[in-house]
Amino acid sequence: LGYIKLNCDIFIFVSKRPLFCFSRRTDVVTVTPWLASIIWEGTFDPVLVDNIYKPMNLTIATTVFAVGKYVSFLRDFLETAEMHFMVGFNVRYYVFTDRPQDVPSVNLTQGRHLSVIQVPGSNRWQEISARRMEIIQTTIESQIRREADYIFCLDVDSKFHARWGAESLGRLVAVIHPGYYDQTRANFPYERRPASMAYIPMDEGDYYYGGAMIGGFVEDVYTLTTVCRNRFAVDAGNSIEAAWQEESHLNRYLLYNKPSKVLSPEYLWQDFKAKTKEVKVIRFSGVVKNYAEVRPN
Ligand code: UD2
Repeated sequence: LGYIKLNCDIFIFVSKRPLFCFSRRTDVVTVTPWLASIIWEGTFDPVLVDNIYKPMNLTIATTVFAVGKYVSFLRDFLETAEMHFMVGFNVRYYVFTDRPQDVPSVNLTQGRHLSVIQVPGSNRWQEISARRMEIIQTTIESQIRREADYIFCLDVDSKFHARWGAESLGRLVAVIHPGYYDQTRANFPYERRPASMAYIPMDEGDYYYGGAMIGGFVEDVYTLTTVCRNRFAVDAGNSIEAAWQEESHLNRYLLYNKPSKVLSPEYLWQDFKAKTKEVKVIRFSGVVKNYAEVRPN
């Protein structure tokens, strides 16, 4: 590996290995209008990415909520994460639950730790889902900012199936919702009532991002969760609940605070949905669940 110096500020790295900084994919869009990468299989070289990031000795915080019956999803989530998620990195799982005694014991590989943090249960699933922003914010304040460099906040009713690695790291990272990556803006289920703090006008919006993943530098996710939590509280004070709770507030935040990296739906698929030709690898997906069985109401 060497470099060519173009001027005082710009270095171009050159290698005998092909560097896939330019996408080999022509069937999907791989860059946003603000020049953030959209990560699909074939747009990065995993060996090169690992060679860059692994020597940095990074720690990745991973938050996951397992409140009420959702604790039953934890074993598969953790066991598959151990196989595929940030393998070779220091990972700190933070499991938030009202049932600490039901957290399964899972063998973790070296450099990986798990903390269980007790949170209250609730009779409303909307509240559990929405309260995540506040709890992530306060846990970043109390411990995560001292313990990790990056953070991913993930849905528990999910499994990993293939590599989710350092190609996903960035300052502020969002994932395109699998239900809307092939839709136009008019079909995105943004919050459309101007009275809500999550409001997005019909002629605005880049992508519809999934609430099942928020990622980035700990401090950038801290700002995001602080803003979304506060907006949620303003809405609650006005007796408004956004259409898709914290997912709506996330979408509003990301419209005006653009993610520096966008993950394709390979990083958030849904098991009930047949794989489409653009999706070469399903890396992480939401399992099929019986809402009536697992939710409190
Ligand atoms: C969508 C989003 C989810 C969230 C939600 C907002 C995707 C794929 N999913 O999923 O991220 O934005 O809409 O309403 O983008 N939870 C519990 N106990 C409960 C209920 C929820 O622990 O009783 C936690 C758990 O970590 C779960 C998460 O909250 O994974 C999201 O709840 P959900 O999976 O029921 O929401 P869902 O599937 O409608």
